[in-house]
Amino acid sequence: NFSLAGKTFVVMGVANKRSIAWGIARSLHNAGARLVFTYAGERLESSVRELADSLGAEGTLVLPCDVTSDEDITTCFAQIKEAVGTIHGVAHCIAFAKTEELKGEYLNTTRDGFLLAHNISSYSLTAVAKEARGLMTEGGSIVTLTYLGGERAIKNYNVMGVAKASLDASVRYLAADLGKDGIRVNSISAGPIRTLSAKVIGEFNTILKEIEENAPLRRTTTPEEVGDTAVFLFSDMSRGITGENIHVDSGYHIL
Ligand code: 0WD
Repeated sequence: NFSLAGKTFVVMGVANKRSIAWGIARSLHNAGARLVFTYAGERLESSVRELADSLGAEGTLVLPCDVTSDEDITTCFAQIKEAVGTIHGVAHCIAFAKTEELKGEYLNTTRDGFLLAHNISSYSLTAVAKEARGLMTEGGSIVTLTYLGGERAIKNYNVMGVAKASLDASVRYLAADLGKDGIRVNSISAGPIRTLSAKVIGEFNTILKEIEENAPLRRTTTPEEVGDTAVFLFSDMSRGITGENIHVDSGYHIL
């Protein structure tokens, strides 16, 4: 069933209350799961701690993990292992690209900007999966967040779209590797949601309007909708699904 009572999930990428990761955390909490939060840098520590405490679960673990650092990832999962032992899944909700490369022509992407976007938005899933594997001794489920811009050339999404295509391929290869350990790896392709990261994408309001007017469900995607689909992917109800991408986007991708 959908109950995740007695199970522990690591949620990576909460920046503030608008973060999709926070939507996933609330859905997981509602399903009875125990949570561990990781955040990118000191700047975010107090806000993530505050959000974690607002769930009312005592002693929630909140740890730093800058995914550009192998050492950070290793230390973070070692601390999680020491504190909780076994985990049952990871929500990877992390991406980054230079603001100036999220508008205009993709052609102008710099080598630095390309590598940075791929490092944080794509490679990090592989680095995290490698460390998380050892903690998922009862099997597990890894969920990452992707976007339609990895499947199609979407205006202004540029290098992030190329990084999402790489992330999508990583999901398939990781699923192939980890299936034998009972670990599933899937992605959710979320429709556009107004978050801190989305703000830097050129003409984001136009994209939201396009969804409202034309998507089959005629409304934009909410973090709650993404969170509830994540609960499905974390639960036994999805036990036959791995290496898959589920669009939670009001059906926009079929157009
Ligand atoms: O429309 C949207 N918002 C969509 C987002 C549509 C489809 C997919 N997504 C994806 C994003 O690409 C990302 O993978 O969802 C994921 C979460 O993004 P979000 O919730 O939209 O944005 P935000 O609340 O900003 O969270 C992303 C976080 C960072 O926030 P800031 O604002 O500080 O950049 O990614 C984390 C960080 O918390 N992050 C890192 N975490 C660890 N190490 C790092 C890093 N080096 N860099 C960024």
